[in-house]
Amino acid sequence: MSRTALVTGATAGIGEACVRTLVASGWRCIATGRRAERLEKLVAELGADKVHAAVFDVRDEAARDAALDALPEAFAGIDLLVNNAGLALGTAPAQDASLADWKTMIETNVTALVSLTHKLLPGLIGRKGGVVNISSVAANYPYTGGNVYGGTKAFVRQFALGLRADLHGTGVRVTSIEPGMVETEFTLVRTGGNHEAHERLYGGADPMTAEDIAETVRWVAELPPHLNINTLELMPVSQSFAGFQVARE
Ligand code: NDP
Ligand code: 8X3
Repeated sequence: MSRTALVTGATAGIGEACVRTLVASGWRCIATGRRAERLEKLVAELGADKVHAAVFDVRDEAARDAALDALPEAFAGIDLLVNNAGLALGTAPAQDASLADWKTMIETNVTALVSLTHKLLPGLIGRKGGVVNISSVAANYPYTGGNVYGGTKAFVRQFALGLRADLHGTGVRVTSIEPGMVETEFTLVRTGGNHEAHERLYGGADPMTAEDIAETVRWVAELPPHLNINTLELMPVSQSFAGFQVARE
């Protein structure tokens, strides 16, 4: 029997790759995002019986609920929630950062994720489903300019672990996936469309691809039902750790 996944942020990058990978593996997907034309393209390419486009801003609960209430029968029972939609805005140190950017990151990466998870939990429990949160290495390693973005991703990771504890005995699986550098539109969004910054970061680094992460999500979601991956941190081989900084007189 085909299962149904809801993937937030499926208009680009990791979310779009998750939809393609899950559909190729026999899942039906509800693909969400704000850019309707990109979702419609996915539906046209993969088939309306496999992908349903749900266009909404994850921060807009009324629009989200209207889209979910209008799900076609075949997509109405959700077995897997992939909490992927998210963004970083800016790389400035905290003292120079935009408060509006901080609020946008918190509203998108934290508040909307929590709200959607809360809405879908009863159904996920009923179906012994799963939740995969896309956190980040930024949750685990602070870096300059990562301030609120890293804070939101630490929340996303810890929320997954807290859900695990609360859902004890329900059969629902919860996983936090924490990727390092993945070449997507992430850096263009973070820098307000700076293609040079995108090239500087990913150029020559052989970064992970969105497909690498999507394949990991699929693997986690298709494990035998007695197995739960709690957290999983991934990096490209070219990325590792650096040291502390010391300010001197
Ligand atoms: P992209 O910018 O390529 O994709 C981001 C997706 O999130 C888009 O589909 C976008 O859709 C959606 N999104 C953003 N804001 C909203 C919103 N308000 N409402 C609805 N959808 C929204 O980036 P990635 O694929 O890289 O990012 C996906 C996730 O992976 C994010 O949570 C990110 O933090 C995380 N991540 C990324 C890493 C990387 O190096 N790329 C590493 C670690 C984690 P639309 O704009 O159409 O609404
Ligand atoms: C994205 C990875 O290192 O740019 O979450 O924060 S990083």
